[in-house]
Amino acid sequence: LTKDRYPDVKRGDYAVLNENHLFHFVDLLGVEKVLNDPSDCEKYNIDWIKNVRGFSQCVLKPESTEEVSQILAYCNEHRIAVCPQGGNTGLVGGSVPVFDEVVLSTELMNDVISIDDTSGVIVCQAGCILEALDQFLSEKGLMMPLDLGAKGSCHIGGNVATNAGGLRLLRYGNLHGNVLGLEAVKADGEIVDCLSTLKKDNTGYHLKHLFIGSEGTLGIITTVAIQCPPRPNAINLAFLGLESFEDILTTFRKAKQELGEILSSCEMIDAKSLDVSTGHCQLKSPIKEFPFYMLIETSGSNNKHDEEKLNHFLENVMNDGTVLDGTVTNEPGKMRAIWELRERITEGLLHDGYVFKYDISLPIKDFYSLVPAMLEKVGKDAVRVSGYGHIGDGNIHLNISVPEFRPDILRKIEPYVYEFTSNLKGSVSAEHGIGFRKQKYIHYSKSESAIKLMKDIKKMMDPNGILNPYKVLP
Ligand code: FAD
Ligand code: 2HG
Ligand code: ZN
Repeated sequence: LTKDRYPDVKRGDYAVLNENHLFHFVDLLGVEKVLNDPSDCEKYNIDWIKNVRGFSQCVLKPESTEEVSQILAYCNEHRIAVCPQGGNTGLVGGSVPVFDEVVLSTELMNDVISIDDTSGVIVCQAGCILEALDQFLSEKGLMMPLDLGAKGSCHIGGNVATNAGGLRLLRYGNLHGNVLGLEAVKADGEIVDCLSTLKKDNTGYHLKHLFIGSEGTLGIITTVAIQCPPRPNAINLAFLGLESFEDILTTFRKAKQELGEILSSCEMIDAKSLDVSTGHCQLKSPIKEFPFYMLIETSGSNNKHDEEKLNHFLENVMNDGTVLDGTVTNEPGKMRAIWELRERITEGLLHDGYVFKYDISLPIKDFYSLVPAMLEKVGKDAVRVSGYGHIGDGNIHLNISVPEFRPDILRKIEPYVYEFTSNLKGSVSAEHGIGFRKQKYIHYSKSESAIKLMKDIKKMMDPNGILNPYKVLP
């Protein structure tokens, strides 16, 4: 797959793994933490959307920071390329090897080290699964500050490495704010301790930010300290049907004004995207069909107060015709069913065939403009051109599905989609990262001077380029 689709990528000058290397890894970790049977390695070589495939013959599963450090020190000395991997749910091909890089999986690094239920700070290893952490925190009246469709598989280390956004970023902010500290291992094996648990700590450069969103290219994140908000007593969720994108903008504006501090999520879905959930995933929509839909969630401490506000807001937007129909609930089962309509679109889209995925930030008034533009370009070739996503954060997910991959369709889409975004001063990667799929296009959203500084930092922190080669940097 990689060879056909990416003929311009050449293997770097790295060592080819031999028996001595494998013996060393087994000596270091024990035989059960070193996989080298091709069938055992298979799932670590293929990404979640099955777009990128590597040919690694070795997966290492360290349990501790010290083991990660020893692996990297050895790989650096022997010029062995390494691909860090968490839950392997990344959508830009960053989490799987391109050639034969050794996979370093954080699967076994899943200990919670501490929770302080007064400050709300959790300290845990990078391989903890997001949903497991959230469940654990619920016993203490706390929650994780991020939530995404991949929560059942993604690791917190992978979330931090990609600076994952998700469904409630509008309320709780991104991981640059919520990660108070972290520990990471540099390419040469040195352990960098930035594991502060303090909210305020201006002692020099904030080095943790170098690792947040660096997609495994600057170091391997081993431990994180995260600020967690209290779990809300009252949650309400509305699912709305609307006629036009203009109405979505009006509803979003009014939701911010009228719901204020209790607004915790504001998402949009177009008709073609909802069809994926109701069709391929066989989920039931609680309202009839409309061109657009919105999910509006409130989270607060007093249900009576929240319900009053939400009902007042809904009355307003329905009376003036901005919203045509809607349902609102605070029953956990019904809320779950509504969230599934939104969260399972990514999975359902794969049933269409091959999916060209774009994760774009645009100025809010232009948020949906990409969808009709792409429909005009490739509508005839596509099974579906659909847009959905985080309207509250100005981040749309444009998905173009086709029966199977065709290079001529790709040429119609790219670089047009990136030029379109750049002309509107948007971002070609709002939350998923650059990974292996987007590094050629980073310049559409980053200046030459910024890219040069990124390269200088990479050279300083990983002079032999062993960490996640072929990714992020052009
Ligand atoms: P992986 O996929 O394993 O890795 C991702 C990248 O991080 C790779 O470059 C990898 O090398 C690097 N990496 C992983 N662990 C470490 C580590 N410990 N140290 C250094 N580098 C590391 N993303 C969003 O932002 N918002 C969403 O709403 C969202 N929804 C999703 C829904 C679905 C159904 C799916 C499949 C994906 C979704 N994603 C979303 C994308 C993805 O889940 C996130 O990027 C997630 O944060 C990746 O975590 P992971 O553990 O699976 O990392
Ligand atoms: C989401 O918000 C994810 O559901 C995935 O970021 C988006 O599949 C996509 O394009
Ligand atoms: Zn998203």
